[in-house]
Amino acid sequence: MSDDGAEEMSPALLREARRAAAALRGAESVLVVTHIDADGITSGAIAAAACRRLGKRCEVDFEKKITEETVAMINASEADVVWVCDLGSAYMSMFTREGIIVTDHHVPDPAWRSGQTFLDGYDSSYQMNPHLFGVSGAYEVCGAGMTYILAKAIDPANVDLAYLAVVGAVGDFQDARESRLVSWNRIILRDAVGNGDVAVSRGVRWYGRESRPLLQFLQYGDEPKVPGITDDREGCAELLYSYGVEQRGPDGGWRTWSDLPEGDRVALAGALASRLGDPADIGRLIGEVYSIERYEPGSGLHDSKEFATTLNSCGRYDDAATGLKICEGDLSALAAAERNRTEHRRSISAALAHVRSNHLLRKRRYVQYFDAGSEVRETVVGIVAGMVLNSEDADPGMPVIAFADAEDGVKVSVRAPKALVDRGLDLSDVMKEASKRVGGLGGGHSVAAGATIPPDRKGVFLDEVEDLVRTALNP
Ligand SMILES: [Mn+2]
Repeated sequence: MSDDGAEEMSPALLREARRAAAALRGAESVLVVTHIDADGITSGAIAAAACRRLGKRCEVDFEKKITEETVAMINASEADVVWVCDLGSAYMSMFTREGIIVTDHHVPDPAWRSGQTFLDGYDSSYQMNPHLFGVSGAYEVCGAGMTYILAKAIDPANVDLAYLAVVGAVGDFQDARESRLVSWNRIILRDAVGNGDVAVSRGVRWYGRESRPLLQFLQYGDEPKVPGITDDREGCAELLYSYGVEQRGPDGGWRTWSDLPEGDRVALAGALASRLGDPADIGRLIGEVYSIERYEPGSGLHDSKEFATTLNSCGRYDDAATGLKICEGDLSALAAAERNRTEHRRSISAALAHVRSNHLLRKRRYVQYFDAGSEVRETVVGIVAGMVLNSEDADPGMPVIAFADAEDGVKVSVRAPKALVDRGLDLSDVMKEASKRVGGLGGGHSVAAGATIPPDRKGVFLDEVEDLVRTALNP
């Protein structure tokens, strides 16, 4: 693996890690609280392994997000230390107990350790967050990476957990920006490679190198889109035919991208690159890929993206515990995860069919929306909104807003065409502002955002969103 001169880790961070490690050593029981996505699940697995190896009693609790109840639960927990992973930095000033460790990469709470909240009692709280050290939490290190840094400070033998931090980083798309892991992620990657757990190679970075039949691998490649290939079944079949690449192997089964001889992969990648033309797009298509060497090729856990996708689908189906078992090496959990994933796909296509066949999509002047009620799980409504936006039912020039019933109100997901974002629309701002106006809470990214609002405020909320979108597009 090439050395790209990635930075050292900050000495101040390592100092904080040593302080937190000492606190963990002095504890008898630890509660690990972590997020339900791939980064959160791998974080939980790293933290739990580090604690158990120290002989501590340790439980893992998964949370979709931090709510007031989660904060209350953490403050009231009888565990000597609560270790919050991949979450928590934004709530630092709300933790009022002793023995709080946060290893997170989300933007920290500005009130933390300001004059207002700095109390003597807080001496036993520890926060490890890259933003506090001038490092980006978006692509330089993830929650699992921060958790791993602490695990390694506890005991250098925990280097065998580094591969989980690589899976977490890939799960959070931290390698997307440069088509490879950089900075602190790269230091962690080096640990994982050095320990023999991860192999780095170069190739087409699309999802499904080992799990998708060749044709689907090409046809459903996420980003960048290749003209005549992406979403073009016939184009894919022609490409394979013209290079003499058989779709089925000698045993009659579908071949995957990784089944192909290296020469065929190089030739096909070259063909895809020449259709892209733009070097920036080629750089997004072809880059580093990471395999987890402790698992067999084709096992579903060998390719880091497929590993992360399996964990994400566990989380989406309220079964992060199964993902944790997989991270702990329990392969019987993989069959359960497989069922989760099948279920996930089925529920997305059922949800999409429900929206389309009932003509739920309504157009207004600046936005279009659908209300899925309780027919679509709130955990997948964002994915469905994105698919509706890309379908022929939608107006390609307007954002799609989706509503779904949730336990704590109405979940809102919104997706915008990139052209609108280029014109100045930022859905994160829109969701934040519109939800505030109706007594809800929202945020996210410029192209994809969400909110939770009170059930009786949908109409008013739509008016507010439309008003904000109109203003953003007509400054
Ligand atoms: Mn994360």
